[in-house]
Amino acid sequence: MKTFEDVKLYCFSPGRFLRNRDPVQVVSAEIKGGADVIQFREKQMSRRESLELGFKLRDLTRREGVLFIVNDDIDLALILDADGVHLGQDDIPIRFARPLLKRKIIGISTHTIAQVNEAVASGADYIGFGPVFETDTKEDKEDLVGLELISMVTQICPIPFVAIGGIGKDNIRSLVEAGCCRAAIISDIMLAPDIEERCTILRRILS
Ligand code: 3NM
Repeated sequence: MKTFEDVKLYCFSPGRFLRNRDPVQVVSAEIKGGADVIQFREKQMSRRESLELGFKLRDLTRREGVLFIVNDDIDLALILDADGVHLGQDDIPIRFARPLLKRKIIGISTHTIAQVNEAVASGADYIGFGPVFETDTKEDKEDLVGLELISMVTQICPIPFVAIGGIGKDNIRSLVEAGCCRAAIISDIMLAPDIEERCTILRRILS
């Protein structure tokens, strides 16, 4: 099993990008292409549906030695015995989440340097920082952080941080040039003609 230090390419379950495909096949292609993490992010599913797909993806990620992180939902993370949970700025604060999750991974979404510092001080295991570029994937949009702030976080952040938001094959090199070799990517992968091939390309640039 990987630890978060090993993570380069952070991928997601398909969510609204499913388009008549089998979600297990989609995630399987991401893993074949080199995904280091799969985040379970299915905002449109009922919790019953989430449980059913969640168990399948938990089994797959465990077999393949890929980290499995549940978005927002601490109960679901515990029931599925996920490797961790990812919490946004409006979710349960880490001081309440930590006693429940114990040594599991807790990641926090951050959008400003102040939030980065707060997440680190609160004992987060990793942070997401973004949006780096324009994205239509997230409903509640934050201001773009841009590559300069990415470089700054590279300097000041003592825990792993994953850049997120609008990252894809056409701009990922600029992220690496800014000093960041960890990227969380949804639409560029989900909309690619060949998911495995796209992940392979992205993963290679991050390595
Ligand atoms: N969080 P795409 S941006 C889920 O800034 C999410 O915290 C963000 O999707 C943040 O790769 C984002 O399609 C959307 O832009 C990422």
